[in-house]
Amino acid sequence: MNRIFSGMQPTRQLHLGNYLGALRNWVDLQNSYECIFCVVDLHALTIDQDPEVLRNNIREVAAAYIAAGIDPDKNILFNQSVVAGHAELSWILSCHTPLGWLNRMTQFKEKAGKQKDMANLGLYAYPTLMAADILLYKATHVPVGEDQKQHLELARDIAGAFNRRYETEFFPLPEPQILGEATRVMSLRDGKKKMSKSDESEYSRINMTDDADTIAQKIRKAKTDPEPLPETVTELEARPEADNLVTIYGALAGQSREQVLAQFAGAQFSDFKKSLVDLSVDKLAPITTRMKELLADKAEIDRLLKKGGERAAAIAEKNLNDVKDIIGLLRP
Ligand code: AQP
Repeated sequence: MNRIFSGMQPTRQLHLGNYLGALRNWVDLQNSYECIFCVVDLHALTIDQDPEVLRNNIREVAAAYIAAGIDPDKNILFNQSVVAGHAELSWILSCHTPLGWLNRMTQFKEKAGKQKDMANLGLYAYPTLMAADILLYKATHVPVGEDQKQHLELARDIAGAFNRRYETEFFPLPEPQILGEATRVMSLRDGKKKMSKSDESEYSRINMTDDADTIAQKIRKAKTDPEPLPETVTELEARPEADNLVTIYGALAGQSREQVLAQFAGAQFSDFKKSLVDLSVDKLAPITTRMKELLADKAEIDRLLKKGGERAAAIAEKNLNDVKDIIGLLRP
């Protein structure tokens, strides 16, 4: 059986990168796989959180999933912390993960910055918790943006090491699914930096909750160069900011970059940006409106998350018990 697990952190608002790199693909995949979509709130604790803001962000991410088209009845939709098995399996897997493997993780190096000794243990162990998230459900496929590829490879390595150690094929080796035209959406202020929730500049990203005026303002201010749009993708590749805007347009329009250039080659960026604003508002406004409607009834979101959590817990409990039996933890 093919099963998908994927998640997003409730750290600030979701942005266009989260949507195009992951969420939008989930919507298509829910028709072909058994899907488990998680709001990974334990991961969010790797940065300092205000409790009230965190609670709201968890609901907001759940609302974004549903507003984007995830069906909470057909799929399992829940928040990670309600299933204790994530933390439990994470501990078990961390005892099977050499430090050298974690030392290679580039995201930790980027996020910890120069003050590595001050970074918290959770940030360092983040990839082991992510491996536990996936393996707890014996997921076979994990749709993510390109930035998560290294963590996914580690999850495969951990699953393989566990299977070899206990001479079993218990864990499937999860396959990354890096799909679509926009696997790595870049910052609107710097075409060499990933669009990210934690970027200090609000103008670096389009949030899924931005209204039409804010989207227009951010796209108008997006960094570009003085040249018009080129004719070929090869010419585009030396111009990261231009490439990013063309990629975003293509992903929203369901077109390749070649198709976008066939339409806009020779156009000035001021004109292209107007079309990009119209397209972005057109695609995001219905999602934003639906999110607002959903968030007006917090009790209903909590009810959906509770129901999803119960369904997730049933699968998790069975798999975790099997893991305990395999490794010799007594369950009297
Ligand atoms: N810029 C991006 N382009 C394409 N995909 C992206 N994803 C994130 N940024 C981009 C994908 O979105 C999913 C959820 O990501 P996450 O919320 O778990 O954490 P992240 O990858 O660390 O995202 P951010 O925005 O960079 O958050 P911060 O700044 O808090 O670290 C994943 O599938 C990810 O690949």
